Amino acid sequence: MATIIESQPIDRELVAADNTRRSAALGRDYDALGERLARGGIDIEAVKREVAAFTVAVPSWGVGTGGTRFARFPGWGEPRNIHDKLRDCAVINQLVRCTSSVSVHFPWDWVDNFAELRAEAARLGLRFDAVNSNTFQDQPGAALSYKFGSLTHTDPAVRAAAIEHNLACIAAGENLGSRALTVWIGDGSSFPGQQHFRRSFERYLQSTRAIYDALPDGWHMYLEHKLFEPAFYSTVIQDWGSSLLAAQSLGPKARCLVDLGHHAPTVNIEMIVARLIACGKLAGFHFNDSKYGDDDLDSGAIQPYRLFLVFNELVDAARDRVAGFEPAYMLDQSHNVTDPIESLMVSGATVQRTFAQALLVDRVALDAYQEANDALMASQTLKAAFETDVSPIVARVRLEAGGAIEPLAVYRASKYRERVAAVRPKSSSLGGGIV
Ligand code: LRH
Ligand code: MN
Repeated sequence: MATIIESQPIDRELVAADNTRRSAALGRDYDALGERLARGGIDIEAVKREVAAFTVAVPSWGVGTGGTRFARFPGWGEPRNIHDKLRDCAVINQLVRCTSSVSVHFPWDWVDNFAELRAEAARLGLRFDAVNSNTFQDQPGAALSYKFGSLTHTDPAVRAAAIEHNLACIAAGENLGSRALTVWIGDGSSFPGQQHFRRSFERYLQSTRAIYDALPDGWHMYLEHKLFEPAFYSTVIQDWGSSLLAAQSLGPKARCLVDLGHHAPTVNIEMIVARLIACGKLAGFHFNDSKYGDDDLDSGAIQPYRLFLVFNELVDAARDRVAGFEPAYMLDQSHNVTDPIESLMVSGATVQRTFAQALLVDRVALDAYQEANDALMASQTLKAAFETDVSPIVARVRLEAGGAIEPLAVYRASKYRERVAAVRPKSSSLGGGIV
């Protein structure tokens, strides 16, 4: 029974009419897939139930048009503030039905009354996921600068300011019903010799300790590592190793968040995921895709098999009931040349779809091939799941949850972008930068 949501930006009749046109064909495709999976001993209804429970958070900063350091080419109907952003997030969730939570970023999404914002989101069928602090930009009129770092700055006053900001993010998050703080800092160096590696890491541990000790009950702190940028010689939390060392030294509430774009192109991310799972320190993900650097491209757009191999590790860990395994799933993308709503709908559905494919892996067979060192059959077992077209399952899940069988088609037919462009003045900020 679809949940009744007070205000849905897209006309429900339009969604229903388009679904009616497509549901017979979907029914045939679903039954054919069900028959095929049953031949392999898989119950499609059981898979559908797990897929229906899957959600991935949308980044509030992702519904605006992103840019690079060279330029940003604003699109039509750019969201002006968190209220517009929530409305756009509600469109995404109304049609794909697996993105019911929003991850906000402070101070970009700061408001005077967070309880009110929480109620506004609830009216749109949304809740808040992890909150993100920002000590990688200076705020207008700030007395101190993060130019040479924040939580690891050599100046204790700058570190104190950065800690203060994170504590304010936690307080705001509490009012939003969030239960996690994501800390990504760009601290590092761009010249050999510029920064002392051991002292800067020690300062990171001292500063994050102060934030950790302020975490409310039931909260977690997600440490996000990144290979480079904005620092181009060294980054204090440069890889999963530094992040894990810090999370282990801080305590059980600290875990390591994996942003897929924060690794060198050849790094085996799915193995990093397996390591973090094994030590109960996997916080979750910022899903996106990349070919070169932190490109923040749409999830699965460049390396869909890599995304599948990550989900293969996640489904395997869930099957083995690994202790402390409760990853948070979020998208973290920058949409420079597409309508952000379309990219986030497609990316949310792609991540959900990849989860569905990973559920189809014959793990009993895989275990046996691994034990028998039958490399080819082990690889084929994964490929068989990856090459299964599960779109009837994810479409059926959307339909049964009150969404659209074909979200993109309905969104374009709704003329939502044109409608908001009529009321939202054209954005004038052409400056560089991802948000
Ligand atoms: C850093 C990052 C981090 C966010 C920012 C918007 O590259 O991935 O997660 O704070 O993007
Ligand atoms: Mn990220």
